[in-house]
Amino acid sequence: MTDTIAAIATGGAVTAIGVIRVSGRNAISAADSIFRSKSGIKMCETIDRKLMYGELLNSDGDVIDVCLCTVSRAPNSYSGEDTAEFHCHGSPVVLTEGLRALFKVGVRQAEAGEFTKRAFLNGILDLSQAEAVIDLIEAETEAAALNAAGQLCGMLGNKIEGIYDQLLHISAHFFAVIDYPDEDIDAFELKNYIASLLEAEAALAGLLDSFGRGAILKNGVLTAIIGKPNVGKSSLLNALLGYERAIVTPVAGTTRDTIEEKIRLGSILLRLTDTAGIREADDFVEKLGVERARGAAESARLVLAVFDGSRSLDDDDRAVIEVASRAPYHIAVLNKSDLKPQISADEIQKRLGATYCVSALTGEGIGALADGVGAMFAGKGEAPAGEILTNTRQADAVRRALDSIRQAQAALGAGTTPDAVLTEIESAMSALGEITGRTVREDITARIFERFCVGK
Ligand SMILES: Nc1nc2c(ncn2[C@@H]2O[C@H](COP(=O)(O)OP(=O)(O)OP(=O)(O)O)[C@@H](O)[C@H]2O)c(=O)[nH]1
Ligand SMILES: [Mg+2]
Repeated sequence: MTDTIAAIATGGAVTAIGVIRVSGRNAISAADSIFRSKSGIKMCETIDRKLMYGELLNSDGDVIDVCLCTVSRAPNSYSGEDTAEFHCHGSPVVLTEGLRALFKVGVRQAEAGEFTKRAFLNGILDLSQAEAVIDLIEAETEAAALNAAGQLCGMLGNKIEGIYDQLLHISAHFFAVIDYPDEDIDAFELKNYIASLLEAEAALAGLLDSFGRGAILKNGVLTAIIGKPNVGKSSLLNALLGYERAIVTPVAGTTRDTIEEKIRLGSILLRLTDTAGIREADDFVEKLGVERARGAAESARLVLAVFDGSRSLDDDDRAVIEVASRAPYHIAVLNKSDLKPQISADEIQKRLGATYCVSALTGEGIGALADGVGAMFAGKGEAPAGEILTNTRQADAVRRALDSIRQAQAALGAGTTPDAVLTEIESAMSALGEITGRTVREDITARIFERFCVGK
């Protein structure tokens, strides 16, 4: 891949500074054709990563901005190719004109993720790091960003590589045994292999365990606020958000359709859905709303079941308890704590467990509720940031690798032929190789050659 690509790296909005990025064989000469430094020094004459001050030219050669330009030569750049970057004023017009000028000298528009794809193909980033780039950009909480940054620094890749290397060591020996049947595996070595497989199994099982938390880190917790009409569901949504997002009125049945918003509680992102009050409705539109409310509760991971604490529990509330109790996680919220309490908290607590008294009106108890929700999903003693799996593809590969390692252990334990063990170890390696993006066969061959061919 030698063609030269370019893109506006800072999106289409008006910003203080906007960046145009160029990568490929002609990146630096293309930069020289649209940029004139004030010092008269060409970009092809400058050292790497030095910012040069000068003029950006449009495709007619007119000055369209006064900006900074920097170049990095292969392989010491993000993509591993020659690259140039223009730090312009963040006007979409300026940036588009700069890009058009580059197209005129033979540069083409980069595809989505193409700079990072090139970094991977050029061996600058492994696949887990390349995937971390997009996770980092899309992170919605600090915890998600920390994990993605850790992966970008190679924490996940290194962990997988460590396991891969152990397996490679075992497989190389088994290959030798198959090729040279006279060379037996001695008991000491066999014990080491069993220990290595146990270690790999534990590490992979730990990674797989982190996936539940990782999915929450990346996607947030789908949360439905449910309750009978008028208990203060929309008021609770507003109190959690900190602004008047949903309409609140004393009229029962105010919320007709679901309302979705995101909030951050500590390290957790909640995808909140406010719903219509659940009750037996005659009105056709309200009925549809109630159906949606039930649907939201069914697909939610967390249900916040809201009750009016100033009234006694009735059958509509009991129907809400029933729906909430079926959710994987549920919290009871006894609202209107500013009024005289009437409700029997015991009955609710018995069915739903965690119960919080709040006033959506005054804000009392909202902080404690938020802390409680945060603690519910914060995770305890789990993998450090950077070693949490957030990606289904990676989790699937780890699962397959783990299965194969367990099969290999069983084969070793049963004293099966070396090729049966080898087949499983190879499958595990190929699954792990999918995470880092390496090619399995070639490097196994290389390592075997390295270890066994000298003098033999
Ligand atoms: N005193 C008091 N009133 C509240 C509180 N929370 C909500 N309310 C009042 O209760 C009424 C209903 O509030 P909403 O938030 O609209 O209730 P809802 O559950 O969303 O109602 P529907 O959308 O109709 O199902 C409004 O008059 C609110 O002002 C509270 O904590 N204390
Ligand atoms: Mg409402």
